[in-house]
Amino acid sequence: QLGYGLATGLAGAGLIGSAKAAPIDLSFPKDFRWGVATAAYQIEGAVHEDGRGQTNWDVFSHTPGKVANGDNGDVACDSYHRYADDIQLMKNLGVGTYRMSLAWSRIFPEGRGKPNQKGIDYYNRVVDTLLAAGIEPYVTLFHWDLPQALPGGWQNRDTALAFADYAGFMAGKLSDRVHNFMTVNELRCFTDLGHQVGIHAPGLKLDAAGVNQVRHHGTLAHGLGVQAIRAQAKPGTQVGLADNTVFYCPVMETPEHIAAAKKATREKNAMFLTAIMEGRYIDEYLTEQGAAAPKVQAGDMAAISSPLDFVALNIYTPEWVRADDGPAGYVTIPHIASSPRMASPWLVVGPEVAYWGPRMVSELWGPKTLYISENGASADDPVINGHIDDVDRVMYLRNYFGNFRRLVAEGYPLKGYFLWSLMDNFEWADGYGKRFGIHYVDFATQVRTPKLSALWYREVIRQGRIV
Ligand code: NCW
Repeated sequence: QLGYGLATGLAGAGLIGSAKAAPIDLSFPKDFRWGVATAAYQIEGAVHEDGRGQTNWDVFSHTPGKVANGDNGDVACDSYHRYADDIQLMKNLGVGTYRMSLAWSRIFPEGRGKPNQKGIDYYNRVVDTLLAAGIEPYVTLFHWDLPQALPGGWQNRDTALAFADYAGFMAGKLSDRVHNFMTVNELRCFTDLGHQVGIHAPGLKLDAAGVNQVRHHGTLAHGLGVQAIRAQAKPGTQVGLADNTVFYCPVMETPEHIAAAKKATREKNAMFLTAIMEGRYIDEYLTEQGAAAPKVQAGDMAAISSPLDFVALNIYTPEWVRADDGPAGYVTIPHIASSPRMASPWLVVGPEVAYWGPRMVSELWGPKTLYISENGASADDPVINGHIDDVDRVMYLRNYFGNFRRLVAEGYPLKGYFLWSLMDNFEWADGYGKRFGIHYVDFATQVRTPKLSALWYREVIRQGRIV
């Protein structure tokens, strides 16, 4: 092959075939918004700087035995100081959007009361630097780092009110430049993992009534937050939430299994997205919980179901469901030991969830606009011949993208996608041991290196199609 160009050489060797028919269109609409996502506690570090108040995750991660390897977010990716470098990484990728969260305790160190100007200044700098780079920020107001000073945390209804005050306040400060806000990230994680399973802050194992009340305070915070943002933000500001709906996918694509998956999705998310979209706790949930059902005050459900401009979904793992003759009409299938997983044991691979999840949400509640607020994977990231060739993460993404592509082609209103995550970061109870980044972070030196997945994503964005 010497003397030939690469393509000629490959073609000459019969390695580039000529297609027999037009290839399937793998492109996304021109105005599809490609982005990356992070969260404050997972990347910022600088936990004692510029007046930041202590959070539940500072306390939890410093409690021996709670986080793998005794890791904590004290330094994390040091993005508090290196945000300009991180924005340069995004510019190199070519993303048009960035989903970031604000640390509530930088703004209100005590959770409420007197705002801390240095915290506001920090986020003004980040937002202005993003805009100067041509990247539009999508701001999440709560991604799990709760000011420790709030008495009782999410067990106390007042926390929902404090959240609304903070959310409205920051929307007022930023909405001249930030046009999209998400109230909370993953209700199910900060309520259930923190208060039922006990593996996230604050590490409690409450009884069913206690858990349901915490869930109610979380959804109430979201709803009151929506109202406060609308009251204080510039007209036209778009508001939604980032939900980790549990997505039930049909075991096969036939009407009875699809109907079963839809019913399961609605019922199994009764305490979160179903309540938010329907404005009530459905009978199945109330009957199931009995005396442990949440205590609801007048006006709560109206607040919780405040109309949204968009629904954003964090999509990782599918649940499977089949139609059944029993009273529920479906049975769910537990995760199987032999199912493929990425590096996090909970991250069962199932690309179809990228299609069925948003489709179920659309069919059930018809939101005007959908985003994927997170999707991505943990992987081992070995260095091979000087490259971090994370072919497993690329494989994962390519297959999920195929399903997003199908969704868009069928007309579901998916407008944008945020890849989790821009870079390796503090992965909660897994510490730094689980890497979700498309940039590798050497936590000893803070050097960031693009992985193969970053090069792949850059090419997807550049071409507007799956490569
Ligand atoms: S659900 C989850 N994650 C990762 C995290 O980095 C991000 O902040 C979250 O929004 C990636 O996306 C979300 N992490 C925790 C999952 C733990 C599941 C453990 C279940 C065991 C019962």
